[in-house]
Amino acid sequence: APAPAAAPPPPPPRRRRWYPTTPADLDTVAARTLQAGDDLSSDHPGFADAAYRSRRAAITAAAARYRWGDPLPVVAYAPAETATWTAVWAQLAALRAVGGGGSGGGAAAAAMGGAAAAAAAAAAARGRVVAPEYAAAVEGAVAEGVLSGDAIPQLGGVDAWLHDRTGWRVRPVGGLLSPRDFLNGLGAKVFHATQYIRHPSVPGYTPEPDVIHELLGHVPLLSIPAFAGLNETIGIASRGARDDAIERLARLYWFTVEFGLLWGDAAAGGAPYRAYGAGLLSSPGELARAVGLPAPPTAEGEDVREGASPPANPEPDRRPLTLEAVAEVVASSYPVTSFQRVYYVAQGLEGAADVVAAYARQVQAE
Ligand code: NLE
Ligand code: FE2
Repeated sequence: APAPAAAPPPPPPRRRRWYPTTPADLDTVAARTLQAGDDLSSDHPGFADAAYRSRRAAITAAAARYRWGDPLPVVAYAPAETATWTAVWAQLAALRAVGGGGSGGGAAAAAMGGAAAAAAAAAAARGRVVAPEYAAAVEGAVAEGVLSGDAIPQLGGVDAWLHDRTGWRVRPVGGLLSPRDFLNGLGAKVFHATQYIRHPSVPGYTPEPDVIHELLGHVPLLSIPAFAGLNETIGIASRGARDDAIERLARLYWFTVEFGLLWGDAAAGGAPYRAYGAGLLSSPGELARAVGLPAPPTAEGEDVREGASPPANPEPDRRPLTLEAVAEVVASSYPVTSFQRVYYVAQGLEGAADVVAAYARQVQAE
C-alpha cells in the first residue's frame, strides 16, 4: 500500500537575522565601509589630489583597526586641516548667532536665573535660524572646552562629554557604512564618526560626512535627550528589519536627522525656519539656503553656493513633516552630491521625535 500522504511540512521558522545591540557587537560591522579614503568617487573634490587622498587613507586605516574598548584614535591634524575647520567654524558660528543676540546670548540669559532668564532666552531664541537647543548645546560644549574653533576636537574628549549627557558613544569609522549597519549602531546608542576633514577647495559644502559634519552637526544634537531618543528610535526599528524597511528608515533619517527644519517664529517677527538637520548644521552654504538667508561670504569673499556641487538648485520646497507626509518621505529618493530639493518642517524637536516614533512603531509591527 502506498505510504500515507505526508503531512505538509511546517512553515520554516521566521528567521531573524542577527543584529548588533551593544557597542562591542559593532566591531563586526564598523570595518565594512562602502567608501574608504582611498576610493574617492570621481566627482569628489579630492579625487585628483594625491596628498589629500593619502592623508585620508592614513586616518581611515586607524579607524579600521579600532576595536571596542581601545582608546579612540588621536589624529595629529596639520595646520591646513585646522585652517579648514577654523574657516567653516567661523561661518557656522555667524549663522548660529543670527537672531540670537550674539553667540553669548544663551549663556547670558542662563546667568540671570528665574523668570527673567526664561524671558531673555525666549527673546534670544526668536530669531534663531538654528534649533535653539542646538545653539545652547554648542555653547555648552564650547564653555566646557569640548568644542572650539581653534582646533579640530579629538574624538576622546567628545565621546566622554556626550556619554555624560545622554549615554551615547562615538566610534571612529573610515567612511560610509551600509544603512543597515549605521542604523543598527544608533540602536546601540553609538554614533559612527569620520575623523578626516573635507577638501579645502569647497569648504561650504561636502557630499560626504567628515569631522565637521560629525562633531558640529551630529554630536551637539545627540547631547539633547529628546533628540538622542529620536536617533535611538530609528536605530531600534532597524534591528532585523527587512531590506525595504531599512531603506524607508534611512530615508526618514535623511529627511529628519540630516536635513530637518523646524517652524520658526515668523508671527512674532522671528525667523520662519530653523535648522536641526546635521547636514545643514555643518554646511554654511546649504544652511543659509535652507532657512532662506543670503549665502555667507567665504574668506575670499565669493558665494559658497557657487562652489557647492552642481547643479545650483532652484529655491527649495518646504513641506510640513506630519505622519501622513512620512509616507511620501520614505518613498522619496534624494540627491547626495547637491543641495536638497525638499526639506520637511517639524513642530519643534519633540514634534519631529513624535512623528518618527509613530512611524517606527508601524515598521516594528510589520
Ligand atoms: N553636506 C554636508 C556638509 O557639507 O557638511 C554633509 C552631509 C553628509 C550627509
Ligand atoms: Fe550625518
